[in-house]
Amino acid sequence: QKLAENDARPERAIQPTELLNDTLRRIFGCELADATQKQVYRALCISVRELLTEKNRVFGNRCTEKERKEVYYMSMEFLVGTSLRNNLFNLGLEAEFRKALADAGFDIDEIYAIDPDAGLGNGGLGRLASCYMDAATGMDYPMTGFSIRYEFGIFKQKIVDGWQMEFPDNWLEMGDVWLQAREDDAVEVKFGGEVREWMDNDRFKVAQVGYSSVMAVPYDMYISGYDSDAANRLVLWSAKLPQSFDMAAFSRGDYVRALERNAMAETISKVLYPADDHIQGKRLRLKQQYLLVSASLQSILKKHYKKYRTYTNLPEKVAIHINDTHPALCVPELMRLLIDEHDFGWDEAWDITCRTLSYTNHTVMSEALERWNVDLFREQLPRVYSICQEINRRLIEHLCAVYPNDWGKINYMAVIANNEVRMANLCLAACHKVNGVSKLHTDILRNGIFRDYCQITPERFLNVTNGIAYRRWLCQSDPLLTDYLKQLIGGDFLRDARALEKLLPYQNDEKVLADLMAIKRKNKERLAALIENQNGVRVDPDSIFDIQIKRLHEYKRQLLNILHVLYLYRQIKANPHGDFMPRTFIFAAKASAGYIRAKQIISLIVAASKLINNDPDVNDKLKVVFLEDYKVSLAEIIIPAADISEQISIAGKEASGTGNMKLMINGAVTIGTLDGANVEIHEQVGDENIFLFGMKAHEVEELWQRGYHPTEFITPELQAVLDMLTSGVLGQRFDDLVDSLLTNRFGTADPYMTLADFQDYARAQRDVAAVYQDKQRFARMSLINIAKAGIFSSDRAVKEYADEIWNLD
Ligand code: 26Q
Repeated sequence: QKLAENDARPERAIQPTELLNDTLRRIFGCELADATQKQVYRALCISVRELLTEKNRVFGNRCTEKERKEVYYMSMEFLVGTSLRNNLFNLGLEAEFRKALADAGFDIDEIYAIDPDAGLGNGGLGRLASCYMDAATGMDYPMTGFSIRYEFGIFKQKIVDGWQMEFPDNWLEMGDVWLQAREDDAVEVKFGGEVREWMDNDRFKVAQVGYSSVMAVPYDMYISGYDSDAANRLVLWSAKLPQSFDMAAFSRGDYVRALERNAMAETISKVLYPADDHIQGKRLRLKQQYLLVSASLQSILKKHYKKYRTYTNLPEKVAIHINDTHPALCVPELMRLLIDEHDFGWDEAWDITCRTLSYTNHTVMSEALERWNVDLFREQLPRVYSICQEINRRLIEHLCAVYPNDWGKINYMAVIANNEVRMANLCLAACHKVNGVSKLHTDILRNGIFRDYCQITPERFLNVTNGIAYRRWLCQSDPLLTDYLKQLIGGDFLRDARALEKLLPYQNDEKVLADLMAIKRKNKERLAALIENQNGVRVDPDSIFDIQIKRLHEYKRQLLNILHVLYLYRQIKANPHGDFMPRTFIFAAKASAGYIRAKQIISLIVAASKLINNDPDVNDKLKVVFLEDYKVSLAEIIIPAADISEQISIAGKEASGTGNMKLMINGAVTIGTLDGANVEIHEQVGDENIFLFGMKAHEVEELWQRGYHPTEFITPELQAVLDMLTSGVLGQRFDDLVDSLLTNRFGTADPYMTLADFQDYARAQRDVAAVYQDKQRFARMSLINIAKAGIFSSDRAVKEYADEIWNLD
């Protein structure tokens, strides 16, 4: 079958049927004619993996020959999602394999459905890391991701009696096909013990003694890029007890103890922490972070030395990026390796460390800034702690010179203070570049939480607005729209997302607008079928699909959305024969397991959906759906079906958001506050093509200064909604939630100013309904959103990192 001219170049000389038969014979001793679907799935994955392995070998050799600078992206999370379809698409082999399988009686879409999500992340931060791997690879940058091979990724969510329950996600059962172990490259990582110092022929030596060792075994996952000769690797570390330890205990006859130790060591890579809000300072989390950092840095240094026989040129040839503070131990660990293991003096080691490391911040919420208790830190990482102390000593010496006697400022900037090690300050003290993830967020870093550091080294601070791998989030998840765009504006947009602007001249073309609406309608039908299947609720594809999908957090204000839904419900009840634009509100969100308030909000959404969906008065005018187990592969089905994208966080709190970009490029129109990257979406589309509401970030600040009294914002209608929560009409009472809005028993009432923004939100929602009456006008807004979304490609973002931060050639 001839490929469209704009599809990625297919790998030369690949015969899908032969390749599959060959792999099936090798692995299962069968051929397509008699293979099961699962065997075909595995053989297909293995074939793709082998193609990528070879690409990676050739690409790696070429980079070594040319002595290209390489980037290492350190992240506790990579939310990879599924790999099979993405890899086939990037390799330009999708159509060919689809046909070859069809000829053998297999439906490739059913085979895709077997591919499990690699859910090695919580949400935005982890997905961003994966989008950047894809983009870097497509642009031929040598980039290696480092993370942990969690046996259990983000939990599976089920709603039981209206309450979120968590279940283990045993993704390796099927997902292991994508991983290749490299047992021989295992690295030793040391925990505990103490620091010993001695003189060795006039040289002062330091080492950690009496420690216990864990072996970190690397597993490679190959990453493809669109239409690219490159293939990169995501290296996932798995914790294992060293063989020698095992055997010693066994030979002492301490059989049970030996196995116990084994299990202890191996828990380190057992499970992803499902929190993305507040931090709890757990010992196991610290061990996970150190396992990642120490193993990765050791392997980076080893490879570097093999290539260059020196470490002094490390900053010229290697960039190491710290994704939020979770891998901040890179700072003291790189110092430790250079000083203790490679004989550098402090000053030279510090110079190399600073010029090699860079750091991205993803949050301004103080409860999410990582700090470790000094005793816990010293107990687990005694040598790393002593290096942190020396970093802190020198930092404070410097700060005393810059800010004499300003002890408040010096304490605020310290790496160790108040019995805690502060990971953000560690990064700020060392990294040569620090970036925020949207213009507004970076401004808040510069003028707010990192103001003092920005004052002494302003040249280190910059913004890189987030981006998305739109070939996954548009081209693969919405093939209808993609094919349509290809024939309308040509396929340039597959290589350069900015070419989506070629759509703009069609904004008044009735035929094009009608076609776009027809495509949206198809995608809504697909989602409606999924909703009926999962929730047993029939929704009308002609209603407005209004969608809020993201982690559940108070600051993201899902509560504002559901309160407004109840407000609409009361309006319909009061006037059942009134003219009302039919609407379907769709939610999906996971809450951290211990975040009770977030779980209560999920319960409220579920309770509201029961009441509303079963009320005959409301019937086809209003539906509410909570889809369980939100994850990458579910997002890929929901997003193409969205009319309205809910981005309603309190201004100043959402660092960027990336779901906002995914929805935009699929033609959803944003209803949102001027927060995070919404500000830049607004810049792109203008007032006419977005529904803005609510306080600006500075107005939020000013209201706090004046004193916020939520009761002043309660109208009779809003009071009636709050009464629904406490009256029992929802099948249960949500006194706690109402309490959190009205009383300041725990600090502040309504800390996210839900009530203050309610009226303006309701106004913006009225605007949505009014505009949607005019289908053409809405379709034009949608078109402009698609056309202007190109700037939010992760290609653009990665290029900025490469040019401004990593200095790649
Ligand atoms: C920290 C310590 C212990 C356990 C867990 C954590 C932890 C884990 C994940 C803390 C935070 C996270 C994730 C944060 C995150 O996803 N932030 C989001 O990052 C996106 C990408 O930049 C932004 O678009 C979002 O605005 C931001 O909320």
